[in-house]
Amino acid sequence: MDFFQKSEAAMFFHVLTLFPDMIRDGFTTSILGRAAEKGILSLEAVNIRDYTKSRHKKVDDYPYGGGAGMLMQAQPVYDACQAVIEGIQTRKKTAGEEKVRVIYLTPTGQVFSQQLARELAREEDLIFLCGHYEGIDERVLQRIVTDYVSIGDYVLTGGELPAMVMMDAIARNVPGVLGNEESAQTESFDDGLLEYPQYTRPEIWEGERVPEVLLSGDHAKVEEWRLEKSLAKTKEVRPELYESWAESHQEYFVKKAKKEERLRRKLLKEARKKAEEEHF
Ligand code: 6GU
Repeated sequence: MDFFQKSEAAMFFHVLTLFPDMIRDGFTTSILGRAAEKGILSLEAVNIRDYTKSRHKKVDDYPYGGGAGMLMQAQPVYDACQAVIEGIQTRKKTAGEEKVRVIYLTPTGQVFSQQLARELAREEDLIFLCGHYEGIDERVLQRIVTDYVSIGDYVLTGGELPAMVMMDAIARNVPGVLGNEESAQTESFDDGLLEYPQYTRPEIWEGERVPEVLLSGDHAKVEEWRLEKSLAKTKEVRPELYESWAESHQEYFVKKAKKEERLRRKLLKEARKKAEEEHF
């Protein structure tokens, strides 16, 4: 039984890996560790090597057809996964009717996103399979994997860091994991935009003032300013995200144009009045 396992948790993470300590250490020293202590999350890190049937505890071998590096063999991976699934069935007192998602971390997978994090947060159990060496025998992947996921377009030495990245992003969408429920909602990507800049005390630091509007107490004005900042930032660094936000929020631009037109007329009227007064 793993130190972090809690049978009443809202979400159970199971990680199949050759480096279980790496997963456990990462878990303890993060917000996830607190959620595990509170009993909201449960982590089981399973050492694939414990399931090898080879005499020398071997878990890898050369690729058929030649090529660089070693591959993880099917048998220990399959048996480790079966042991985890049996554990889930014992806990839930069921016998095979639930379809637990098995996520293989690989640079050839679909790219991880906030949308997938939210979707996976609704599962009760998730199994992460971390590959090492040059990969895993295709036959066991075909047999057990439901989702192939990458965390971005670069190559890492193994699936452990990606699994931790995914668990972090998923867990913060599980109710109770974050202290403040709101903070999971109002952050970057919630609405498909990057977050606006934030400021805290002091009001003046190294001669730089906090933007005036944030001190005004005018909530509507603050929200408007934040949205403007989010839009400008997103347009600058992630134009494709900006375009898709603009596409689905056309009414925002209509409202904004109307508001600007009203302001323009008001200023024009005031200028005319002033000119008349000066003329007579
Ligand atoms: Cl999921 N695994 C590895 N090894 N490298 C990656 C990755 C995953 N995602 C991006 N690079």
